[in-house]
Amino acid sequence: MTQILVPDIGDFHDVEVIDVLVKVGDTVAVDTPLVTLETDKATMDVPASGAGVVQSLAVKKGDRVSKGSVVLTLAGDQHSAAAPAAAAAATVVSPVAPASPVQRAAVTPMAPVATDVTVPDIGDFHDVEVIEVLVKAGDTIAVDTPLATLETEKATMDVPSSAGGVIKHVAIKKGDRVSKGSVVLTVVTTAASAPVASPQPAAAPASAPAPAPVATAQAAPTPAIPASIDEAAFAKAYAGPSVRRFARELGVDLGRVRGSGVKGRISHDDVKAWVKQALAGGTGSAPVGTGLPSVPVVDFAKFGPIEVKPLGRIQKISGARLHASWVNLPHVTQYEAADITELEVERAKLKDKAAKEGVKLTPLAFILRAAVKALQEYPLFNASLDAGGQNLVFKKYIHLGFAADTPNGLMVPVIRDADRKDVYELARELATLSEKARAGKLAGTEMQGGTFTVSSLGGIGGTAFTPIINAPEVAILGVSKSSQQPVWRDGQFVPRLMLPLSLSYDHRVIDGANGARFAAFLAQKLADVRGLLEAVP
Ligand code: CAO
Repeated sequence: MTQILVPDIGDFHDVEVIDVLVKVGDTVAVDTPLVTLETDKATMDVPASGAGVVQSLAVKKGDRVSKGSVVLTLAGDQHSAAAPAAAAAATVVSPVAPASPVQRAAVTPMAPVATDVTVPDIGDFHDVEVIEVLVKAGDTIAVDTPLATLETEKATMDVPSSAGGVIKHVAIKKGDRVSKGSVVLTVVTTAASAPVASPQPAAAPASAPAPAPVATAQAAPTPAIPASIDEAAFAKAYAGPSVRRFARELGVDLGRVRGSGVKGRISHDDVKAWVKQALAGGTGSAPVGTGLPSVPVVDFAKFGPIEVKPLGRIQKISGARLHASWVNLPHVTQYEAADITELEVERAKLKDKAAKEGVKLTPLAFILRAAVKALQEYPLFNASLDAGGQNLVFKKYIHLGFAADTPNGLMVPVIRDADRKDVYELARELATLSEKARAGKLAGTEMQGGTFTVSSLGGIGGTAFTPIINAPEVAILGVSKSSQQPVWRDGQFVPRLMLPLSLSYDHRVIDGANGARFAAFLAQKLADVRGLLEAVP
């Protein structure tokens, strides 16, 4: 009969048991997690250092334990070859010890023993291909170190070591086929000869995963930790020591991985799935090591019938550009309302005459003309940052892009030299280019060189929105639907036709005061229809 005690857990006392992972009667193997403890800094599993049947539990969820508290009693001790030392001593398990600079294995000196590590029960699979051998003769391994990767048609799986020590001989190679019981390698356990203390590498944080407690030799060194790992989140992640070690090896920040196990416990497979998803970049998640959090992956079919349709080519292109702009440019949106009462009166007078000449005179042509005037007054809004982000490039031309809604998705045709065109010419080009866009006949050059973009949803509706800047431009004007509003004027409310404007700008280039000035100037120009109709100099 063996009592399992809480080992040295650093400076922590009265640590809460947040989960009891086994029950009386369970057969546990070496390294089976028994209970999970939670401090304010980390969760840690207490794994079994011996094998046997749980005879009694000394703790329950919610209890508080410290070093030396009894966790449970194992009966019929069936110590595996992986834990020969544990049989000789009162078994002390050693979970992650956050404050301890060294990892102590409670082992009794003994003579080296050669042990064969075999393929464990892998379900119904036989003759499974070895796709990678992860260790070589001479390597020092700990219990649970991944030794080889096997691949069936359905999954890949790692074979973890059931013993710690120095590898004497590796019995398999890439391409071999193995089944349950096939010998993977022979390890020499060297509890007596190897130092029992395994210093943590300097880079490892206090909560770095420790080698398995039954390891009878020096633990494999903890891999270098990528700087982008959020250590606090990593420490808090609900995962066992081997999963933590696996995540460290891959540079995965466990804090970003969603666990699929009970209560969100993270498994090896969850880590693998996260890496695959990050490498594929398919869900907009970032590759390993970048600072972007990933979006949860949901199996929608679990909740009802679904149909999958691929994104169109234009959607893929514009989607990537919008995403790049959204994550790279600090957007601020300034809202404004322009009084276009006179503009609309005037436009109504001119509309029919223009139509006879084949021009559809919509509000957008006037808005473009007003935008030109504002860009001439505030050239910063027509500028771009250079590639290094250290210089501003002021363009001496004004090419206006406008968002066009087409059956294939969003397109942005560009009206060249908009500053040399009057309202009628702008209206004519708007019509020609949007028709071409809808017919999918725009040439590549007709979508290039824009210096500022206008996105009008006024023909559809809405009161305001946040347009995404068409980078490397530094600003974009969103236009919503005009409506009659009561405006306080000369001591009374008067009905005025107000046009909502939403100006997004790159805050690295444009500050808030300039954003507000530009928007106010634009509104002022829209209120002056005569000025907009003047011939272009
Ligand atoms: N307020 C009220 N009415 C407006 C308006 C506004 N701000 N802007 C346009 N309208 C009216 C027009 O006067 C027109 O009415 P009439 O036919 O009675 O004259 C009607 O709405 C439709 O206008 P339009 O859409 O044909 O013409 P437009 O010049 O305003 O816009 C274009 C052209 C290509 C910009 C537009 O068709 C379009 O595709 N808009 C969508 C842009 C878009 O998707 N932006 C979002 C990008 S981010 O996803």
